[in-house]
Amino acid sequence: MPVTTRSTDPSRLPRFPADFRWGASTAAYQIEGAADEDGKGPSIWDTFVRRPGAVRDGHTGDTACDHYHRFEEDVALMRRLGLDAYRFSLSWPRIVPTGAGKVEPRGLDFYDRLVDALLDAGIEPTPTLFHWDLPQALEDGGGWLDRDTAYRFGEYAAVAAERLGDRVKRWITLNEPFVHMSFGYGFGVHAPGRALLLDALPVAHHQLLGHGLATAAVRAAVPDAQVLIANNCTPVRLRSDARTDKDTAAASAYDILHNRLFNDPLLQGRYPDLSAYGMSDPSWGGVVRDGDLATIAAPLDGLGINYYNPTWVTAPADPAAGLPFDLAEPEEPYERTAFGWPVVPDGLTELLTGLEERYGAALPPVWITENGCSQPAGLDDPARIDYLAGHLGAIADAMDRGVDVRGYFTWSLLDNFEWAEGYHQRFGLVEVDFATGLRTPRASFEWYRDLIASQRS
Ligand code: IFM
Repeated sequence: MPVTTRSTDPSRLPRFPADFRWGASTAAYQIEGAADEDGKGPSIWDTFVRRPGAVRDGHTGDTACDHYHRFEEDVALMRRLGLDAYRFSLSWPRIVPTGAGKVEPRGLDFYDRLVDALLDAGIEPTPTLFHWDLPQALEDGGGWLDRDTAYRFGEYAAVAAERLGDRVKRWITLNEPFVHMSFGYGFGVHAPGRALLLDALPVAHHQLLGHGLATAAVRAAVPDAQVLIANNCTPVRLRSDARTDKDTAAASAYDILHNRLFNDPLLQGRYPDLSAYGMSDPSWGGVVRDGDLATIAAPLDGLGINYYNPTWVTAPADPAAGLPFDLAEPEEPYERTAFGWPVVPDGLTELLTGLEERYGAALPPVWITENGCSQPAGLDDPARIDYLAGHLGAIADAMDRGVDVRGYFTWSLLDNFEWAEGYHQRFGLVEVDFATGLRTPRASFEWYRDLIASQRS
């Protein structure tokens, strides 16, 4: 079943504005390797991957794509693609090995070289300050459960912005704070591997406070910086056979936890009603302090959206089990990625127009900071091309309906370390042989290059 009836011929895709930015994304722990080189401190992922059973087949990011040593080759690939912008992440423990205090100059030097190589290739560096690799020393003090981590994040943001801000003008503070909270601290399937369920909620607030402090730090160092955050968002859907009032309430509760818990404070300066989660105290038992929401709601220059698929929910079969929803499977026979995720391009139109409806004038320009799919190994990847064409069409539909979208970063440039799945999921436009480091562009790489070129012609 095709994912889209649109043509994948690059020259027949909708025309995007001339200043639309075409990009690709990666993240430090997933590609860099060099896990303990040049003074880098351990991160929670360096620790977690050594926990038996935590990552499929015991894979680690110790070497990953060896991007730390091969970044020039990777920038050359980006230049071949014709990228306008590259989203990567800075490794906090490479720059501040214990998360606070002493700065490691060799870590900063690496990002200096990367930024210069990107600029030489005409590509705008777009770093994310935190893509889940918290310094282990901070986790030992409570990690994001501890308010102090937010202040340490602000300090580290200042160090990075002071060093790179003469050349880097677009900054992303956090990647997917929802996923880090829920997978890392709620269910324990990602680092730091803590299974606290709803007791993980302070992690949401402390990350958002860290975002606000980092935003101020970046702006102090780089007055002409654009500051964004990359939120993982999902439209929430109901099955046609489960549409009772209880199902609708479950959908609303899930939307609150996954989407609004992060977007409302950023865009409206308040948290959504969390009573479905047994929380009626607006201070969350003292976690949310006076002034925090004003720090968090400092106007953004853009909202980054990472979109992969909608989420289907129903009312919980056992309301006493703890959560006010159950996750469900869609009834439609959607095509699936190698990861098993349903391919639903129109979910992205629904998500973007839904954000516009909910936040109106408070919604800043949107950037798609991640979108892509895992496909079987191999160089011929028509399903990835179909996926990208379908989702770009969905973005164009949202733009036709008034949503201001400024750029698209596909996930991912390279096959890389896919967290608990290790190297088993391949998201790259470029295939990586993890034994040798050899990079080979896939058919989707050539397609994306042709698309970018045809958009410019
Ligand atoms: O690989 C991840 C990335 O680190 C965060 N967003 C989703 C991607 C695919 O799972």
